[in-house]
Amino acid sequence: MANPLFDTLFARHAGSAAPFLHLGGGRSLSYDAFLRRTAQLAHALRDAGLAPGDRLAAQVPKSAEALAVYAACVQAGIVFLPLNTAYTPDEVAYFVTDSGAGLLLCDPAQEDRLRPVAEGAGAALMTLDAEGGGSLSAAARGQPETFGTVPRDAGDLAALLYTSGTTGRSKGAMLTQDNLLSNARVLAEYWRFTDRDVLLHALPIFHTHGLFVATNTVLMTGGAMIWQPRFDIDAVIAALPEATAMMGVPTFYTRLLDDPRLTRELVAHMRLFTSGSAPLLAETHEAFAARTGHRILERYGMTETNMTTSNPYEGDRRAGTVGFPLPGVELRITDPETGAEVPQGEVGMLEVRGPNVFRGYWDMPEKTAEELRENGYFITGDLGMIDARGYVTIVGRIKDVVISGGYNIYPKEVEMWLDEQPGVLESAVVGVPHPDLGEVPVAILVPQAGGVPDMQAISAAAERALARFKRPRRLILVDALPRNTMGKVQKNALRAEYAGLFAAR
Ligand code: MLC
Ligand code: AMP
Repeated sequence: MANPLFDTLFARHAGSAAPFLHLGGGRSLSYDAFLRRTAQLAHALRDAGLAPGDRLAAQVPKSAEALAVYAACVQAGIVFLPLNTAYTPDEVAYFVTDSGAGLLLCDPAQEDRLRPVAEGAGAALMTLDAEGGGSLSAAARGQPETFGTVPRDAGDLAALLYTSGTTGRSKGAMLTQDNLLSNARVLAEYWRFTDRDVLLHALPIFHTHGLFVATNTVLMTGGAMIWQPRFDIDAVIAALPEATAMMGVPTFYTRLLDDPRLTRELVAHMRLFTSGSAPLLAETHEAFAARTGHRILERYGMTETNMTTSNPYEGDRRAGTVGFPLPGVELRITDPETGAEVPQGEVGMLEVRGPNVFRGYWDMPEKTAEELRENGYFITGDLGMIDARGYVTIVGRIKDVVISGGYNIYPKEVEMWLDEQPGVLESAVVGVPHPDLGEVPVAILVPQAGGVPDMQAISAAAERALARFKRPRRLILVDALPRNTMGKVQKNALRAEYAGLFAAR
């Protein structure tokens, strides 16, 4: 095959009048129309100077056109680098520079703020807005509606997705065509997707979950998606009777459960609800089953590995577990100190190997070597166990990360920033339970001797430096951080102390 990912996910739908995206207000886009637009965008990107292997960084609102940019990159052999729309220009600057992106695509509303970023990194700048307007669309208009697909090997890079690092520096996970394709094949079959499915898509498309797990699985089988710009409870409730499947983070399900309109009748047409990206509480799983008759299928994955485990489609979907390793994926549990496998039933580090596992971190051979073993196992940083029936349960994390509404926040990155603020001697950021988002970051600050940091000034500065979801929900001043005898900050003690800050409603 000339370009396995494009040919399998996209090209085979050429000429199909079947609906691909339902856009609301009775508007739909067929597969054929989507692919013709994709070809025009691929021409525009090539005209903009992007060659196969170049990176395109996109910080754009979710739209049909934004998804077509992903498809156009695959068709033109360009490496797609999607960015959270919440990132500030400072944050974007790092990704564009580190990846050496040839083009930064942004919302026209951000053009003035991001032009210096693109110029500083030597990247071209084009725009795309939520309605599909902007300079890229203008450049695509009138282009031919077919494009000679650029040949790629299964091992060639398709996407670069940045994940924050425990050292504070984000790492670009290099995902190959085969990483994405092998996972799409497995998930479509495991979750029984067909061309009759209509997936309610309310996730962002700058992360693995919304971009690959949801979209590629549907593309694999030729179904349709109800394409919503974000999770809006009214819009989701209105669309559920038209859908057959929905993929979400746990917050989707707690918000639905909080709404009296969620009833058995509302979801009678659905065949599948899946959850992932953060732990789904067993009580949420049970409450959803009691209210709707549907057992949410929980699965587990990561940016670096795509999806690795899933509860069964048929059979017992066990609350509080993430199910079995997917076909083709090997999973082992090791002693975090020695790396040796632990006896069955014991807790240890989850390690994953398979065609789904990424190729390494962009331009970071040492980091790659630390986390990706020579024998192909990736060290996830998640702690878990496998029970006698083979179900995997995640019990915690060794990596210091806070997962808020499905977004990862690395305390180190926020602490490094806080420590630079006037009047701050040192800081610790911990995740505390939150009824809506699962957990949220809270910062504990120690003032410099004789000084009192200006908390308002710090909050204001955070707005410029850190994406909203990373900003601590509270700044708390203390005299000293709790430390163990080795001098290490005891984050468990801080988490326990502030656990009740956002007590359940
Ligand atoms: C929004 N806010 C968040 C937030 N999302 N803060 C912390 N964590 C989040 N996840 C901010 C908003 O900017 C706003 O700030 C305030 O919180 C309340 O916003 P909201 O309107 O209630 O939020 P909403 O837009 O509804 O978003 C919440 C959400 C969304 C949970 C629906 O965050 C979401 O779609 N999350 C999905 C993330 C995801 O796709 N993860 C996949 C990663 S891939 P203010 O200042 O205005 O109050 C991966 C691999 C795998 O992990 O296994 O899948
Ligand atoms: P990311 O780096 O954004 O891809 O986030 C991946 C991390 O999300 C994993 O390492 C886990 O810690 C977490 N995660 C994903 N799915 C689940 C799940 N079902 N249960 C618990 N944690 C999960």
